Amino acid sequence: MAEQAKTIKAADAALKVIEEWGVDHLYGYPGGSFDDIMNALHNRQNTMKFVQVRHEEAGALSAAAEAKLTGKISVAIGSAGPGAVHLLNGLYDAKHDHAPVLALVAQVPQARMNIDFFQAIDEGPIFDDVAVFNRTATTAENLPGLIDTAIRQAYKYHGVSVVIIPKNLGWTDIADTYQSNAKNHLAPLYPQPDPVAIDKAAELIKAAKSPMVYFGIGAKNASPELKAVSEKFKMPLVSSVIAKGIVEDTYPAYIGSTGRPAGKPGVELGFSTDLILWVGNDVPFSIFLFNKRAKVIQIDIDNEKLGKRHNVEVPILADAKTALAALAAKGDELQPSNFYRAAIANKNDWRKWQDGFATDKEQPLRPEPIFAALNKYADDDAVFGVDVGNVNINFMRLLDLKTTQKWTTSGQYASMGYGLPAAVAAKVAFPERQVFSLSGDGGFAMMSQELLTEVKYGLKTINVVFSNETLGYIEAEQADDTHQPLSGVDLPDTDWATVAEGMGAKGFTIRTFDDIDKVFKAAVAAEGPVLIDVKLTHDMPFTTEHMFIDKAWQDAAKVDEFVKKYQAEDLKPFSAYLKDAEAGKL
Ligand SMILES: Cc1ncc(C[n+]2csc(CCOP(=O)(O)OP(=O)(O)O)c2C)c(N)n1
Ligand SMILES: [Mg+2]
Repeated sequence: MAEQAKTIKAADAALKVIEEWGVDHLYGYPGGSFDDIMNALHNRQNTMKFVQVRHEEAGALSAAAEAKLTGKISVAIGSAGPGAVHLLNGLYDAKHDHAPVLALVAQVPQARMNIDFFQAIDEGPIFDDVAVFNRTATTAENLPGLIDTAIRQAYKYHGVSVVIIPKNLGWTDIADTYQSNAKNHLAPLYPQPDPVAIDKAAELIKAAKSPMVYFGIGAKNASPELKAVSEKFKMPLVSSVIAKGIVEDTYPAYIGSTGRPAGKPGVELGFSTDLILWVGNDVPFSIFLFNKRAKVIQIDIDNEKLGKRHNVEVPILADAKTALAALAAKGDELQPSNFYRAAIANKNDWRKWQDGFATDKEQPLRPEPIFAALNKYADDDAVFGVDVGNVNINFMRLLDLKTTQKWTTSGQYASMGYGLPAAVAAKVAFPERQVFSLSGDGGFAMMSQELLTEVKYGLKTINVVFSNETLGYIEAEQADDTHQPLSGVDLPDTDWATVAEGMGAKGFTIRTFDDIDKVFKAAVAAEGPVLIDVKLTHDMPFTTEHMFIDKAWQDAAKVDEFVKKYQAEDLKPFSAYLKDAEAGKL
């Protein structure tokens, strides 16, 4: 006698598919419209953890951060109407940084849709722009298949899939017969680089006077190959901001990143190079960062990216690792050029100059002594969730990242409030690793409620707030870009340590140089989540965008004024290093 098929509620079937993709937790917030999914979560509590965040935006940001840190699908849920709208900002972060995220969004029951019902909005259109896949379930039977398809699409298109679930569907019994093929999902294969293009690239590099590598996150698996190319052709390495960490900061020929958060040496190289080997990199600011006459060899796995941000001499459609390895195998090792030697000397002097402030006792404190403590107290496999603001500048320049550590920020979308949800995700995904969040006083306030999430789940994270009483990143723009009176940027002094204590975390305040070591020692040793409020100088970081450093072509009075303002007496322009190299002094 044929056995009768077992039945399952569609919401349970949906979670079963998600689980089959290796997901064992999701981030979100309940609502009446999501009772079906919350019920299914309760049913699966032994295998699927619900991380109750305190704002749906935080849940979506955590999912985005986790997907960026792990490369795997991560899931956020929000209830109908306001819950759905709150998700949106975090999903945009995932979209911009190409993170595979699945958002389950509740909808009122089908019978109440489209008749101006309580909390009912037309959810489809609001997710149209953010999602690579955005569908509303129409039958209970196809919900598991829809979830499966949504996850496949998120992986394939490196973005956000949204599945909107009218409440009545989740509660409906369906046959428990859906089979996901998640375990057989394969990573795509990429083409081998064209050998003719590799030969051409090698010739161009050899003929160049000042070639450099500019790599992005697409080179994340290619650290040894980047070094091999750099050593063979004596090309300094410069990265995009989010590609920091692919090559360790202490690697001699890694000069750092370029762009506003970068240090001076990387920025100067961009304007001095005549050939860029552009690897896995889609930085939108590229047009502002490089000598316009420089030739470009571009490596990317995505043909849409080839030539997107600049003109390309040699396009190479291949994975960074394979293409760089092919290039590194070409010809004999070159001798260090003047450009290469000057680049390294510039980096070393810049680091020496920065390090000079690490013991500075000025109050309120400069960032350098705090980052020196972070470098000292961070484990070799620590994870950093970095917010948006001056903390990006300080992190890029002052944190010596090891390839064994991880970090994430809101890269292309640059949403404030990212730091804390990213730290929550880091601790959930890597419970054994030490986790820091680093935020400004503006960014921290935006998602500060997530301290409650850390407390609720005992997520031991060290949350550092840099309190400079201003929206510093924007203050600097108003002062240096537009030369306008400061408008709307001032923030009140806030006792974040007391706020943290009120939320059940441990709170510390650092005011003086002598506080630093004591507080970090105690924070690292503490049991649960910790907040460190650093009372930071109001002075803005050294600007590389409006830099007056070279009297050879810049107004001498302006150079003097700039050097005095940033205590930059020990810094030399890149042209001086080039001259030293030409004179055989380097
Ligand atoms: C959600 C959001 N709103 C506004 C901005 C614009 N913005 C970028 S950085 C910044 C200031 C950040 O201030 P704070 O967190 O105090 O850091 P600081 O730069 O002072 O260190 C602002 C307002 C943004 N990026 N994201
Ligand atoms: Mg601030």
